[in-house]
Amino acid sequence: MAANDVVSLQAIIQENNTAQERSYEISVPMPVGAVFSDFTSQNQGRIENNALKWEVVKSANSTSDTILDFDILIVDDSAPGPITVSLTSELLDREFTSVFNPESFTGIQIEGAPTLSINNGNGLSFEVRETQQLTIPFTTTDPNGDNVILTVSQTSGTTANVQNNENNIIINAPNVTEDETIIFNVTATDAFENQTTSSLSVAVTNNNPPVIDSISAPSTGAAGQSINISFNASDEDGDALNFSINQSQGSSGSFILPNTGTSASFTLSVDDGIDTVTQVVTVTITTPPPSSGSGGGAMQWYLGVFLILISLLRLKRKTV
Ligand SMILES: [Ca+2]
Ligand SMILES: [Ca+2]
Repeated sequence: MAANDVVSLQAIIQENNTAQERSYEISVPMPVGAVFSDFTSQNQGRIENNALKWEVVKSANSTSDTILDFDILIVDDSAPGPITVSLTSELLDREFTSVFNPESFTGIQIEGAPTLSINNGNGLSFEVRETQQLTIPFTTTDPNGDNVILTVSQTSGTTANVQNNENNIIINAPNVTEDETIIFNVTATDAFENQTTSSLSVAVTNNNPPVIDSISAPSTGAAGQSINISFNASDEDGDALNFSINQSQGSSGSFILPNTGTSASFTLSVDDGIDTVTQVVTVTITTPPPSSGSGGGAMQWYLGVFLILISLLRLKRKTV
């Protein structure tokens, strides 16, 4: 329904199942958003005190319905939502009777578009770093209680991945090569194709990758030798950085050079959560690995213990 539509309605006064004649005053207050445009003048139909009124006499044990026709005209400035038509029935010829209020009729709807609120009213401009996720809350309401569907379409800029659930629009920012603003239309549509659209803009900022500033590592080392490697990096965006050396977390560590090969490579890696920067450090292994190097070392240790034991035993003998 919309402004200037006319709706035909009926007030039905049902049977009188008592053994007495009954006389009723039926009253329909002027509904908000509408005026009475026509009504039956039977049963003393009239407008009185801004209400449509009839007098209805029902004979004893009457089984027939009394039907009172009337029309309402939707006025120009009626707000979207239901037009509520209510009716009261008052028994006139009995003392101590109450007014009967049947349930109001709300079947007339002035159709209106859904309302759409994005970001709780806190602006429609957003900023996010490339590849990062942006979650924007929204709410929709429909004056008629219609089902509302939200659609988000990108109207400019590098394509972003966009989804929405019942409460949030989720934008996964694209990878960009320079700062860029991308625009979206958000549309709420009800079951009758009534729509409300809002536009939102997202400034996608290009990420500055971390920069490795210094590396401390020996250029050469002996096979089996422990070496220390450490490095430093900085990030122009001030991002927290994650460091690793050969997949071992941290910006420094001790590593044993292998017993085989002529060099060892160490991959230094630093990421800011968006970009990863790596650099490979190669350490030349200078001395050929001794064929029994580590074994010889162990033998020497055992020999040392053995000699000490012997000297202790000799000492004891002398003192006995
Ligand atoms: Ca609607
Ligand atoms: Ca960064």
